[in-house]
Amino acid sequence: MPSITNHLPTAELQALDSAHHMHPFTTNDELTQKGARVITRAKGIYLTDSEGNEILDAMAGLWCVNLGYGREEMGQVAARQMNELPYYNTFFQTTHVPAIALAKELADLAPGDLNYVFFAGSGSEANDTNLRMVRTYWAQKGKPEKSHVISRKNAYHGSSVGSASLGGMTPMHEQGGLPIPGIHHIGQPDWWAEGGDQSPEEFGLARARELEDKILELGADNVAAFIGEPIQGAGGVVIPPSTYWPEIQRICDKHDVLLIADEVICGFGRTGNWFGSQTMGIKPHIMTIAKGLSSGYAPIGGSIVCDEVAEVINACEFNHGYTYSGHPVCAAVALENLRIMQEENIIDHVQNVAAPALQEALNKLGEHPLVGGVNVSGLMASLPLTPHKESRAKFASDAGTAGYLCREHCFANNLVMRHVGDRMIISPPLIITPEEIAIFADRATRALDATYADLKDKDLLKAAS
Ligand code: PXG
Repeated sequence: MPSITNHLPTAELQALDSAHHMHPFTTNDELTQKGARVITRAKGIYLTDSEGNEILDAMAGLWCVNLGYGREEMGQVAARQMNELPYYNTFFQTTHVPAIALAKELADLAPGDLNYVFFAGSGSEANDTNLRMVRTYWAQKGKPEKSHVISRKNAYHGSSVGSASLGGMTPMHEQGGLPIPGIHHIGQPDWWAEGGDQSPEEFGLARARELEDKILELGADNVAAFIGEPIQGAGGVVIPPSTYWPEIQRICDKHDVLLIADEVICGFGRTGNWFGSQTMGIKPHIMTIAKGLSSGYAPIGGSIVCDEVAEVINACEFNHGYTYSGHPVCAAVALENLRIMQEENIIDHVQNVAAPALQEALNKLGEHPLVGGVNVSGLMASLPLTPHKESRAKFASDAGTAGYLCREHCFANNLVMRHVGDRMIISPPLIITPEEIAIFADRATRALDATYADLKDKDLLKAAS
């Protein structure tokens, strides 16, 4: 069998991969024709593939490797914890030091009265926890009918049955009979794609008021919670207009609807603050966390819960939990991640060094004829591609055709920049330096030039009518 450092030739690995490995969100038969790119190691912001290419990872893996790759302290902590206590559960009246220490650290970092943590293995699991927790909260308060949850179209909250139902991705709902009952989706605050002639501010208010309309339609006594990502990630880095979140907060407060902020991507520095809720000025009752909690070095997620909700839940037996809730190795790795983030002032680096450099680089990329705008908050950004800058026109070709071509040209230029439809997405490790951002911008420019030429050749630079 191949070992990790001395592996088989690429083609043999690809053949084995297609023979036995089913990839997520992939048409595996198409991938078999092409062969998956085999990533063998990584350091800092660079990945190395089995052919020895060095690829700049402007996606931080899947929005998670915030500290960058190859931090040896993380491995050392994991090894130490594995030797001391590799596993024990937190069910049945037991606990362990890593779970205690991490819960305390998160309570200290989280704003306001978000003082309790329920651990999970991932963001999906944490959102399933949230769904059951908010319903249980209202049932415990004598209002079991206050159980409906409102979310947004094009939201991403995970892939489990509960979390994918909370999400608003149509292609996901089409598979497996989702969403489950009691979950409703209102419009997303995507001014760039859906704002038409309205100003961003007007559009933000209008989209927020869809929440009030939906609450009134269902009856406030039937609505448990609203869930939203402070900035939608997988939906295409949708940064809401400034009017949106204050109005959502007002509506939730007015109708006694719990607010769940899904911080799986926005949390832990991505937007230049510890949490996206701080960037957006909101006060959620529950925050979903995962990804950047451990910089992706170990699978761990959770829900940070406010005093009021925790006190009600803690008074009953909440019949919920995962074998790996608060897993000691993952918790120790997460703690080390948070220690390094604080020791190295990563939030300060994002706010004062990396984000301004990225903004400047993206402003230049925004001048490219193919780029219709620049959406950026901290180190989370999207560049919508368009055949016609002035009108924010969509392409006449199927959505995603131009984005996919651009992603391929990024790969050819040793750059990972993901596409969502025809938007290019940027979410690099938070430790990225201005010099590295310049290298990113150089590769991105070459990829955009090649995409433009390609679209022209293929006669695909046409706007949808
Ligand atoms: N909430 C948000 C906001 C997410 O972005 C999850 C929950 C689910 O987390 P887990 O750990 O269960 O995956 C996510 C995950 C993409 C992509 O292509 C994004 C995610 C996952 C996979 C792919 O952008 N986000």
